Amino acid sequence: MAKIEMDPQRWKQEVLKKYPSKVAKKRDKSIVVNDDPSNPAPIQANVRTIPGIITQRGCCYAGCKGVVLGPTRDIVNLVHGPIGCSFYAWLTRRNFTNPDSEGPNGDNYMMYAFSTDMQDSNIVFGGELKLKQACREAFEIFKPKAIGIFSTCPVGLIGDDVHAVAREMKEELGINIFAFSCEGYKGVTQSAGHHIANNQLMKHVVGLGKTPAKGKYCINLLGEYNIGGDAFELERIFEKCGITLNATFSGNSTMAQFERAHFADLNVIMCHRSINYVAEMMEKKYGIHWFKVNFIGAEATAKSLRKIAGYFGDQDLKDQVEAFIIEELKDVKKAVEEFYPHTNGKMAMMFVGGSRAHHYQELFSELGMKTLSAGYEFGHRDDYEGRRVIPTIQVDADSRNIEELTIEKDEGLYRERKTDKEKEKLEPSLQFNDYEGMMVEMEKGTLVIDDLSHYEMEKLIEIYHPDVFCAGIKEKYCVQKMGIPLKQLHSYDYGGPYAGFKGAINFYKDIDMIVNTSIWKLIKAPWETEEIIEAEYAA
Ligand code: CFM
Repeated sequence: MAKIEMDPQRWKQEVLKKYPSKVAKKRDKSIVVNDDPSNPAPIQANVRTIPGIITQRGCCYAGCKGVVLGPTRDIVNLVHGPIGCSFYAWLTRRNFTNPDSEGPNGDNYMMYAFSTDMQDSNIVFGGELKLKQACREAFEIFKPKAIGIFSTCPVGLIGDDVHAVAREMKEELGINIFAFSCEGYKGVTQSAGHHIANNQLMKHVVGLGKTPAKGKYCINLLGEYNIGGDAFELERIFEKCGITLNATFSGNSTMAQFERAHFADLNVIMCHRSINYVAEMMEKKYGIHWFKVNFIGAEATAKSLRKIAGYFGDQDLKDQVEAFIIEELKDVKKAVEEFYPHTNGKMAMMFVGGSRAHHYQELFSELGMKTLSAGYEFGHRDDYEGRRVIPTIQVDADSRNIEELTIEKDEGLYRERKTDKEKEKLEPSLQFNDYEGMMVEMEKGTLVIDDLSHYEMEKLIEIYHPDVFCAGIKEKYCVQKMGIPLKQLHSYDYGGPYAGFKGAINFYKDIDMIVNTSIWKLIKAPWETEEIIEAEYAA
């Protein structure tokens, strides 16, 4: 790896020095040098961004409508709000779907942007009538199975009762209609929206189905959103292993999958942050156990498949999984041999929403690359330090605003999957109900930064010159103008899939190209070559 030019502890102090003292005090707690990865130091997370700081974060509505429900193709996702909220959420996340994956001519509304297009008069006189009209219109044109209504900021401010409208329209139109109080300002980030989406899915959808997907070893995959086709690769893998995918939350999904989710024998979680609430609630209500998996990275994929086979315990399944892994790893190994010499020793940094800043470190380490610094936009302390810290997390007013559902055992639908004794035996290898977080897996001395500010990003680049910086579209061009390539880990730019075995190979190829091109070092931003006229305020 390139020489580390500044001790991370010193980097932190230099950065904090530039802030006003109050700001420095706050940011101090969100920037942690990972000195003892086996026992990570507490990091401040899931708190408000300091006003005036340029943050990477998004809003609650984005987490609810865009992230969790966005990839489900046969629900009309109707945005109640001004047109901008809808327009800017229109397919930019690159969550793919295949309308034919559950039979021909499946409904697919994902290429549409549904909005009530609120105007000034709706803000003044209320928007409920317009919302009802929009539901009727959507029903008339598309005859969908379901409509989800998503609240944007103004809806909460003027007090439209979206839930009452949903109930009335459900009655009138005879289809499942439910609403989300996911106003953009709720909570402190997208994360609030995930929780709200999880709650409403549990209340209004999960449990309605009458039959599970056909097949043995029936699982739900939670927290996989089919960005750039990731879910397609995972579907291929499960099929080859003989594992039945009953429902995905929510990549390449349908309403019917959510409705039948309670039948699965196991929930596996990819993205802990966005969907752990559903897993917890489904365990209490229906008896479905869950554990964490990671299908980003070839080794991680193999390990996750072995965990699933281990849960079911059948020798046939274990053999099939092993044979499949051996077969797939042949190509992976070939690819690693080809790319590793070009990538080994290079340095990456990654700042993405939740899980990805953790998961993608796997892929980089398969290429011999080190992650010097990483962080989440909206992860909670458990995503950094592991779920064991949950009891010590202080619940503040912003989190208390988000409903916590009281879930009870569903006497009719609850089914025991494993006895306590069986679970106990499997515990050491499967680690039920646990996520160890990102910091344990990062090297000693790495820099972990929550809610990275634009200024801190510039300082990371200026001091450490990473070979690749991973973030999103908001950061992309600023970083590239500094001469450092940026790989979007939200949308994957134009690439992907990166999950599973074939995805890993795609990623190696793309990263090899990115870190070995000299183009970013050859171009100069105009202000680096032209004379700059400086001005000062005259007091
Ligand atoms: Fe989970 Fe995601 Fe992520 Fe996320 Fe997101 Fe995303 Fe993300 Mo962008 S659900 S937390 S809210 S893995 S959209 S598919 S890439 S910030 S790291």
